[in-house]
Amino acid sequence: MNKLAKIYDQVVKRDSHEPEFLQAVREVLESLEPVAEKYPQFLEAGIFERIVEPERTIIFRVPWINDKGEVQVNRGYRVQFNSAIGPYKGGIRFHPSVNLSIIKFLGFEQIFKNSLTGLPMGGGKGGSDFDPKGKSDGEIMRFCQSFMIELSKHIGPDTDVPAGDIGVGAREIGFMYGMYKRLANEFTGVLTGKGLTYGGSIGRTQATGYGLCYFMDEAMKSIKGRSFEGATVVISGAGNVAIYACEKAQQLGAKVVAMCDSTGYIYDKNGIDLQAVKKIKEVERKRIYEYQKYHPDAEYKDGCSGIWSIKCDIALPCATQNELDGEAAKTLVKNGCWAVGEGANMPCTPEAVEIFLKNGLVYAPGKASNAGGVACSGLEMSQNSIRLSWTLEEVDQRLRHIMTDIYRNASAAAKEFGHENNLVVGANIAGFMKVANAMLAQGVAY
Ligand code: NDP
Ligand code: 2IT
Repeated sequence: MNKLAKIYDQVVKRDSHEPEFLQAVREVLESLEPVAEKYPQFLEAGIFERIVEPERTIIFRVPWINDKGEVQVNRGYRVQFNSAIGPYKGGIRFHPSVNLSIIKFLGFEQIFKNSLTGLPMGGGKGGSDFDPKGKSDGEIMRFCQSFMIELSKHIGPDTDVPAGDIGVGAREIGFMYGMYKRLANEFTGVLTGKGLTYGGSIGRTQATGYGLCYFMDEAMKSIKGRSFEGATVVISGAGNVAIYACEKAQQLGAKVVAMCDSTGYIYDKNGIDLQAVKKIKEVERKRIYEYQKYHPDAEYKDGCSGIWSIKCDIALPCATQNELDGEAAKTLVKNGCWAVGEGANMPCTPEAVEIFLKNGLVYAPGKASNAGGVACSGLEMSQNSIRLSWTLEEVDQRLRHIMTDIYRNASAAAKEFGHENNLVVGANIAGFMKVANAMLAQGVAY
């Protein structure tokens, strides 16, 4: 880092207590050094200083009442990071680990991801330290309603359009949408990931996982002349992204042998039975070790990090940030893994990424490879605006095109700046350019 190192130092001083945010900023600024060299106008206009500071950060109290009648208090967040190219757009995460650093890193990454989709969406993220595990439907509903009572003041179909993320799926979106509609007295596309009966887009549930596989298919064929066909795949997570990544990888001819949740992982050498996983995780909301009831031959081990010791060709981390570290990366490489595609946001530590790049793996950073979810959210916004619904074929075809284009644009940017096949550099530069030019055009006070 040269010119941008100073800007990073300022961020470190100001946000020293936000490690995940600093990690995300550092990677982006390092990638953008050649852009700063080539386009001095971005430095002169303070684009880099501005892009690392959210336009607005909202933190609020979320009081709710549990089934025992006791008052509970959680903390809610919405970070409206950048609206240069469209309304703020990004998910809401409910998980006990949520804090400002995590929401800021996610919101920051979202700026570049949304730009890469080619759709007019700015970047934002929200969430709460609320833990949905073990809560009744009634508790989830009351929490979501209280969360939305405050959030509704800050969002709108042309202002900020939240969606799901960890711990927020169709059930939570439904409860939040119901409360928004009541407060605003409007039926608008203010959230995406809605149910199909009230304005949701067909294909949104599958979009992140399917999109990841579409992206990897294109990247693996272009860079290595290889594909999912006949490959052994390990997928971390057993949530929305992991399940539909597994489904599409299987459809494309891969054998997925392992998945996990936050308690442990299952290894099924015969190939994962996805119907069983869906039943356990989507319907019953139980733990992944229940899989052994369906397949007693499968192995279960406590803890998630061990999943990366399973031999595979392709690894798809789809659970959470920093779940795959340098040691895990070394093990994967030693075992012959040749491609890693991030379904989660920032699941690989910087050490892991360095190992993948040094060893010539196809490595796809989340802001490019998991953009299918938000891309389909963008398609949901379009359908809501024109008050029409497209078919699954139409949505899926658009998704596939978008993911292929993201790969091609990231790959071209990497090549242009002398880092052929480095999709970290490519995605950061390709995502940045559109936002930076929009900020430049809109002047300093926008
Ligand atoms: P879900 O809540 O549906 O699933 C999350 C999965 O990851 C669960 O299996 C969960 O296990 C596991 N997990 C979560 N936190 C941890 C943790 N701290 N340690 C170990 N395992 C953990 O979330 P999604 O599938 O929607 O999200 C997964 C990742 O994908 C996140 O990084 C998210 O930001 C990213 N993403 C999601 C998109 C979407 O459209 N939903 C779009 C783009 C990216 P358990 O059930 O035990 O909690
Ligand atoms: O990280 C992400 O891109 C998401 N959680 C999806 C965001 C969205 O608005 O659909």
